[in-house]
Amino acid sequence: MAKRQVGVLVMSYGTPESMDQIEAYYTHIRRGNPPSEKQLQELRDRYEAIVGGFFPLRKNTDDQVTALQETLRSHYPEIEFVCYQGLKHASPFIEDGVEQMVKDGIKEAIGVVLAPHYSIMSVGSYMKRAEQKAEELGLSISFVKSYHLHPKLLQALTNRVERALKDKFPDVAADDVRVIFTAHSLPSRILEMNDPYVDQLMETSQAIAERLNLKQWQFGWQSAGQTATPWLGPDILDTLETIHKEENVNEVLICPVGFVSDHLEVLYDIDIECMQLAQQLGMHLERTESLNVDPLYMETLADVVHDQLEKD
Ligand code: FEC
Repeated sequence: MAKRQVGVLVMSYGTPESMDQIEAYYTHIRRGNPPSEKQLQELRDRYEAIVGGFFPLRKNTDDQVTALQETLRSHYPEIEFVCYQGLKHASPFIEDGVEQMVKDGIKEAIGVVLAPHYSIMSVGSYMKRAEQKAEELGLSISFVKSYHLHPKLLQALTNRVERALKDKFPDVAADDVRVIFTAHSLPSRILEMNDPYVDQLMETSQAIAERLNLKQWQFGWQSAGQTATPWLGPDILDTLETIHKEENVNEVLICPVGFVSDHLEVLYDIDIECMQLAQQLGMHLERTESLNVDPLYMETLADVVHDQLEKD
């Protein structure tokens, strides 16, 4: 008998493939409004600083999708899982992924986003686009909405904080390091929308802090957009300055719980921008390693995809 075949639409933010695609990418993020020359140059400069021949998020998403398919197949051999990529702002777009599944004869699909926390403005918008395309093409698809408290995800993140405290602050007592969990900021109007994003991020952070019995930890927002609307804050740059000046904190570990791989918002916004500020202030700042293809993260994704299948 043929194995049950399930298509998995693995959705991620997307990144350009070359420097000349940055303008089209940025225009897509801005819902079709081209950036000004100044905005475009600023983004080009940020990519110049992190891109060494390839765009990190491209490689990391490719690797995560490959590793997830292997994990699904080895953990659930009774089902033939086939993973497809669907990117929010670059090719192959979410709609392309859905279309490819249909072309390949997939009849049953699950969608999952490479971001553990749900917001209507993030994961919700990925789901909406996939759902619309699937409906148009008559494909049955359901979605994993969030997995921010999955025990294996928490274990992977906890291991990273624990290891960083030990290896990167060898001469400092763990209680003397301020651990700051961060995630991408969003326009603050989500607070009036009963959106679970903020609560889910606090729950992930709290769970890690409890597992390690952290005495000094807090949350910080990063990478807010340059728009006229207010964004969730305070921004991590302001937080670093405040804790240094008002609380005399000099040892800081940032753990970007809202992100699952190395990309611009981690490699530039934390590793370059935050590090420069820390240096100016005379603080010692470190960051935890990104999850990338950590087997515990891949198992988290495999579990939630499989659980979603059972629910249908
Ligand atoms: O490495 C890369 O090439 C891409 C890194 C990248 C990730 C990412 C994740 C999230 N974003 C989220 C929300 C917004 C909102 C706006 C916005 C704008 C940008 C710009 C770049 C960018 N984002 Fe992003 N985001 C990444 C990159 N993001 C580049 C444009 C320049 C700038 O503002 O810095 C504002 C849109 C607007 O102008 O209207 C909102 C959220 C996430 C985390 C969840 C997810 O991955 O989907 C939320 C990675």
